[in-house]
Amino acid sequence: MFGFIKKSLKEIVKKFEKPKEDKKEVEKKTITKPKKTEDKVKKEPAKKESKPIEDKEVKSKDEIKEIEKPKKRGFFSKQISEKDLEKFKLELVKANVSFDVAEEIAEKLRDKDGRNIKKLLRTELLSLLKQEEFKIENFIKEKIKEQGNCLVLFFGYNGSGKTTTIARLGYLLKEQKIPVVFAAADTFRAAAIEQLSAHADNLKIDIVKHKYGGDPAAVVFDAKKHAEAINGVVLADTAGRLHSDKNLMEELHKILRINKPDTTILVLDSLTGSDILEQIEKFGEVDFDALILTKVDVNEKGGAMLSVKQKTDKPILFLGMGQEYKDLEKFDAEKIVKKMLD
Ligand SMILES: Nc1nc2c(ncn2[C@@H]2O[C@H](COP(=O)(O)OP(=O)(O)OP(=O)(O)O)[C@@H](O)[C@H]2O)c(=O)[nH]1
Ligand SMILES: [Mg+2]
Repeated sequence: MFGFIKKSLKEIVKKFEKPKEDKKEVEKKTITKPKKTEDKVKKEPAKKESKPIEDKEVKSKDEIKEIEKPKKRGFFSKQISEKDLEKFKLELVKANVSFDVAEEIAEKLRDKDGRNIKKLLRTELLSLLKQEEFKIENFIKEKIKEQGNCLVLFFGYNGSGKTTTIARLGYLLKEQKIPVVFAAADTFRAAAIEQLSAHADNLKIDIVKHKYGGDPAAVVFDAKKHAEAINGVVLADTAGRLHSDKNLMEELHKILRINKPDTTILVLDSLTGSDILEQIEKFGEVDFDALILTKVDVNEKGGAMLSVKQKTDKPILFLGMGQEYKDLEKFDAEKIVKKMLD
């Protein structure tokens, strides 16, 4: 997980951390070497004709030290060079960090002392990932208390992990004794209803479903009634793709208009490359409240998360970390930065 971004961050950190170890060597050399020179000078006064030695004889200890100081080599320079920054940016882009974000990170390193690079990177990554806390379980509990039910609507492109995420959140809420009902409002894709029904069976969670081709807004409406009856929450699945994006957005607008969800969650596949930003823009049309990123367990690049956080200030609630019900991890910026840097 995060192998690529970790590698690019590590490479630049290592480059500037190296002098720290070598610095001792340098100090050792500057102390011991002149001593040798002195010995040599003392031992060879007879060779009067030897000009360079005579020259050294008249020099003070400090001057000798100065002569013997190792020449400033590339990796001893403290400041991060333009070349380093360019290379670093490229590495970040390869790890799926958007160009804008790569530039933003590199900008924070410009003209800085390279020996502080890890600290600088940690601060920058944390500031990119920081977010307002949004505890969805508490939000749901509050809504149920206030109005007798709660409706959470999920959307995202096909294959992003909506159905799997709904099942996992259902599991988590049920563990906290919150009554849950699934709404099978993806009435478009073959087998979508069966997929959610199978999860409902496994988890012993109620499900409201209609026929394929039915009106998704009506499914959600019925599920909301059911939630009222059980004093619980609806987790509503939706289709990921219709005949066109326009149809999809129209359908989502209709579901929203009729059912007025309490909160909406956009599910994004973290493996999606730069398209992920485009998806945020597209679904911005239906104005989502929060995000869930899936397949983080198999995400070797790791950069998408940084780009997502820069693109939107909506909170990331959870990360999908596998295929089991328990594999839904709370988003934790500190933990992620640790995984990327340490
Ligand atoms: N490794 C891994 N696989 C995941 C994760 N989340 C979902 N998947 C897998 O991704 C695939 C698609 O997941 P779905 O939940 O069916 O996606 P969807 O968004 O409902 O797709 P549509 O119904 O076609 O719109 C499935 O094979 C899931 O098992 C995750 O966090 N990690
Ligand atoms: Mg689905």
